[in-house]
Amino acid sequence: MNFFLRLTENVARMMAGIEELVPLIERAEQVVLITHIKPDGDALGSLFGLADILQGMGKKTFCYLEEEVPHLYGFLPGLEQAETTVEALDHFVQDAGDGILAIALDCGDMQRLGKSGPLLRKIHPFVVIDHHKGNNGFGDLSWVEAHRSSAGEMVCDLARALGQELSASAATCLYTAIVTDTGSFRYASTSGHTHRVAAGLVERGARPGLINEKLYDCYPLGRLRLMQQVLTTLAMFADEQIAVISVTGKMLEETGTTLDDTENFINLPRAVKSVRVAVFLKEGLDCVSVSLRSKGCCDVSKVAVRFGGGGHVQASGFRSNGLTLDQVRAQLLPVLIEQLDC
Ligand SMILES: [Mn+2]
Repeated sequence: MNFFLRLTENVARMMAGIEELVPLIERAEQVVLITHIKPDGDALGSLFGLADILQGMGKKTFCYLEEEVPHLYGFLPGLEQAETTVEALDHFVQDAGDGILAIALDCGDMQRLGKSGPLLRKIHPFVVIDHHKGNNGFGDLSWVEAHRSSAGEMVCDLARALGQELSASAATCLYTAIVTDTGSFRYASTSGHTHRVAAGLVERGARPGLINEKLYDCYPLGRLRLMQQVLTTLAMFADEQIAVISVTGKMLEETGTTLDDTENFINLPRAVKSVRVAVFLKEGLDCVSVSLRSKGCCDVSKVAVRFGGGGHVQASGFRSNGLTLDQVRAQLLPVLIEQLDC
């Protein structure tokens, strides 16, 4: 039995602190990095940021993504390393032997690892670095801090604990992770520490002006046309405290866009003064996916959990199979209204 297996047996399924992760990472020679399906800025930024740090320590990394990266994040350094086939993963694992380690970033539960999740979970030790409320620690060793702004912020602390200086590439990835998951430093999860970490990233070469331009000022015209159509669906409920918008497959077709182009649309209704919860219903091929965003103390993660999803107090979501947009909305509204009173 290899050293890691002995070690992880002793600490089987434990919630860990950063100090438990450091020796595991230091000893690993090959690291498989994974994140959640439908990867966002934090998922991708923390993954490629950590990959760069580990490469700087002389380790071989394998960055596994089940799906193609949304165009929006095409500027992230290191993205070209992404591997998408299970065969390539198998090769890497077989060549690695005993010195292997898997790290899942920003992933709140195993289902969100996607179709390859069960296969990936066969790699041991399997470490989880995450900030999702409700993450029950599905790894051999899980470092989960729900109060953190982003997985990217946690990776920055990990780099420091490992004694690693960040390259400009890693700093760019991690700054992107933090800026996207904090809604540009606006969400309540943004702490003094978040700002200090971000300042450190700027000093290491992250360029806020450039990153924000890539993220927020480089959209195709089709996205604006799509926004025009989506905003016509706006409906208000519960004394204008709940705002609901939706996108249909037909709208995407007419504007030549994809669901990736709807990123951040939900912030438009959320920005209305009276709104405490914004809902975005997205019609997919075989399901309706639902994003929930709240302001103040309304905990939308509790609502998402009721529908089999999850997330954070102010940003959560779930998917619903076999129902229409209207049916999902009808089921969701009473639950949301109940949550408003909590
Ligand atoms: Mn995140």
